[in-house]
Amino acid sequence: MSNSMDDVANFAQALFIIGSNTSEQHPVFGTMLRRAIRKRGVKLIVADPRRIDMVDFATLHLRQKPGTDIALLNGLMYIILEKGWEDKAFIEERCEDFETFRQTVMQYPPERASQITGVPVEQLFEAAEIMGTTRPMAVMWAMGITQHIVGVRNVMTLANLQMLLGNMGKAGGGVNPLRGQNNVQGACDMGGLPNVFPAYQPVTSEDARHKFASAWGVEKEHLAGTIGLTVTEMMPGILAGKVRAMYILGENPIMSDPDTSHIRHCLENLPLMILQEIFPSETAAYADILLPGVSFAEKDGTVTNTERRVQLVRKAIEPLGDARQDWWITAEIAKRIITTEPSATKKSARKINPEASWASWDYQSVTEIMDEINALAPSYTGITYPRLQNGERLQWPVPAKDHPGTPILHTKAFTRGKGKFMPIDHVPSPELPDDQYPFILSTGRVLYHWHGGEMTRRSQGLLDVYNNSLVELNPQDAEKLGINGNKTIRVTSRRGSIEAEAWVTERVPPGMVYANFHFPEASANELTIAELDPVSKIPSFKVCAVQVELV
Ligand SMILES: Nc1nc2c(c(=O)[nH]1)N[C@H]1C(S)=C(S)[C@@H](COP(=O)(O)OP(=O)(O)OC[C@H]3O[C@@H](n4cnc5c(=O)[nH]c(N)nc54)[C@H](O)[C@@H]3O)O[C@H]1N2
Ligand SMILES: Nc1nc2c(c(=O)[nH]1)N[C@H]1C(S)=C(S)[C@@H](COP(=O)(O)OP(=O)(O)OC[C@H]3O[C@@H](n4cnc5c(=O)[nH]c(N)nc54)[C@H](O)[C@@H]3O)O[C@H]1N2
Ligand SMILES: [Mo]
Repeated sequence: MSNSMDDVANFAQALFIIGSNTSEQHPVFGTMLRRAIRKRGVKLIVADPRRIDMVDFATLHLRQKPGTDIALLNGLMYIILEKGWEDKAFIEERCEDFETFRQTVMQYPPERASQITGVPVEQLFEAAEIMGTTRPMAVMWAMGITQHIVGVRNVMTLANLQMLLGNMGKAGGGVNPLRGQNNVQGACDMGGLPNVFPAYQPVTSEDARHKFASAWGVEKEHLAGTIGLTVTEMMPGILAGKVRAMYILGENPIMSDPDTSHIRHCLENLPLMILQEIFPSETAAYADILLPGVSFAEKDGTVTNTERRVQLVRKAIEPLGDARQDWWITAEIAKRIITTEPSATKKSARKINPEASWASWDYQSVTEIMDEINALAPSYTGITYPRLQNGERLQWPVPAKDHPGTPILHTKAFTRGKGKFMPIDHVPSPELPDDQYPFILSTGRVLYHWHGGEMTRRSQGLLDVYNNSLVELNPQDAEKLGINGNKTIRVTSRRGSIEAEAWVTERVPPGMVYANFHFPEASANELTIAELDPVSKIPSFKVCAVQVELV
């Protein structure tokens, strides 16, 4: 998030939630937003194909067809420009490349935007007026925006909107992607991506390679200067012979990757899989070695949340059974690789300089790992363990030990200097309904379960409330299918088929079904398509075509 949850809740005059089921998937922030609406009268616009619970609190619900967000947003920006509601001073002083962007937006008059998105023209005018006349407006989004082949383009279009309205760098405004897991932000910050070292220092930068090589006691040549594979590229990479071994920590691809039967085929062909888990997950069946990690309750450390705030995790109980700290297991593996590798292959022999600061992997505690982060990741320089233990609420960048942190980004300039307007056109989703597969399938989560369900399906309290997969189906479609007493339906795509109970509900419009991936016996990923965004390589989880029949 460019802004903080508190400042959105306290200072936004309008909220735009697009592709985020905030009350179910970010319930704490969702509650803060609902309170802001109730107490301060903040206006909320929800843009979502489904009638999610936040719609109960909305001034306006734009119900676009899945995968048409660019046309929707360009249509809104067309009206904003026609009415002269843009922030001319902000555009002039803080941004560049406005003209080519404007020309693209002018291709989306309201009638055309309405035709692509299915949103009535009057609603487009209503939304544009709220946005154009109520400032600051904060934009929130999540997977409804990113999990498309146009995920990156969708995000850029939202950045265009907030620059156009001058809502950047201000309390109560900003571009606010709601990060999913407790530490997905931290994992990216620490270099859990194929193209960067910690704190987004590019692996392709000679300086960065030199810096990390000397800290870790190896030659620069031993840190690959080429960009690696994303998760979604690794799986097909197995069949292409590019990937021969996988070390998976806390991920359950049999449940969470698109097109499960293809994933099974890939993992069956993988020569070696090491899985570090807290439960024998669905993926564990494919593991050659299962390493027992510890759960959140058994570990010390930090997580970095959606607003870039680093939070302490404190051990509540000692690890059960043979479980070991996740970082300890990784360090022990590294030590053994360091000591055995030189004799194994001469060509890649690594001469480790034991004098280098972090060469030994001999951490005694998590505070020592934090010391390394402070030394090597500039945005974390001042996020020290003592400060966190003192209760300081630090949001990166914190470039010095006495720096107070950065609750709002881009207040004076953008990271690249001027904000660059991008000309972006609508691109249809790769698989749309046809005669044989007439429904759009959208997938995601429910309040009561967590992804593959390895943890939540072990909680009796949650199963008491939600114990089998429900597929949302519109009443009109239910009637056409002849659903009355028996509600079991079969949903089939070009890749697979599931049987599940229909939840007949107005939450989805006619022609659309919505399924989750919490239960192995009816996982949406048996159906999904592994088409990827060309830049981020995220799968198109939110749109594919299916047929639906009564069982
Ligand atoms: N209870 C619970 N909470 C969770 C999780 C969980 O598993 N369970 N997972 C966490 C994780 S890792 C993540 S990433 C987040 C995800 O949080 P969300 O992204 O909020 O969750 P999703 O269920 O993927 O729902 C995305 C929303 O996008 C809408 N949508 C679908 N297609 C489109 C489209 O084309 N355009 C637009 N604008 N919207 C669309 C859907 O109707 C839905 O409301 O949740 C986090 N929180
Ligand atoms: N169809 C469809 N598929 C999707 C999505 C969608 O919207 N639709 N969303 C995608 C998104 S946004 C996400 S984030 C992924 C999530 O996909 P995954 O990350 O694969 O899902 P999780 O169930 O969160 O898997 C985490 C695993 O980690 C284990 N675990 C928990 N805590 C620890 C720990 O401390 N240490 C160790 N070693 N293991 C631990 C759990 O037992 C669990 O099996 O799913 C993606 N897949
Ligand atoms: Mo996620």
